[in-house]
Amino acid sequence: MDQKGFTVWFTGLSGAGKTTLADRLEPILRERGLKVEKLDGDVVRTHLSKGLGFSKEDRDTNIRRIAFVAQLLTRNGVAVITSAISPYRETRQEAREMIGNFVEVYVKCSIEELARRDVKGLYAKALRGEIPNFTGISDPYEEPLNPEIVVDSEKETVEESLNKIVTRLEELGYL
Ligand code: GGZ
Repeated sequence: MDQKGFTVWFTGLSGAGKTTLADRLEPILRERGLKVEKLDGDVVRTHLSKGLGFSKEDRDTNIRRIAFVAQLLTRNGVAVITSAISPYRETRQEAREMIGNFVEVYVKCSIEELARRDVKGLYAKALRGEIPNFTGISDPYEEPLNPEIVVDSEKETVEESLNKIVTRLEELGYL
């Protein structure tokens, strides 16, 4: 039987662990014989969405572009993994409707923990008011209400989160 395509759509704040999980999920899906494409938030912004900023309008454009590409790949049997913040509920809903086989994974982490980790120093800057429209500090993040999966990077190890994701993908009949 032909491979059934689907999109694993990670959403969550900067530094919550979306890219880490996406990078780790990719080989797991490959080992199961799937064709996989990853559309990483940072990489998308240097190519597909080069020049876009962080206003609501630009973020929505970014998400719609990612969703458009994910849709093309998904309908051709690819397992797609995306990892943009995608802060707006309504725009994620648009992506869901566009793509169809959509698995939303909310990577949850508190602002306190993110500010403590602050790998890139962005939270410190944002808290000093040096980054306008910084998600979670001076720009909104609308939590998913009914995601297929919630992982908590504050309480779970990466392995535990990956196990949760794989188990859910099996339950949903994608693996
Ligand atoms: C949020 C920002 C901002 C602002 C720069 N707000 O941890 P990072 O650094 O590497 O990932 C973040 C990335 C967010 O881009 P996305 O394409 O995922 O966002 S969206 O889905 O909303 O379009 C962060 C960096 O860009 N960054 N300025 N103001 N994150």
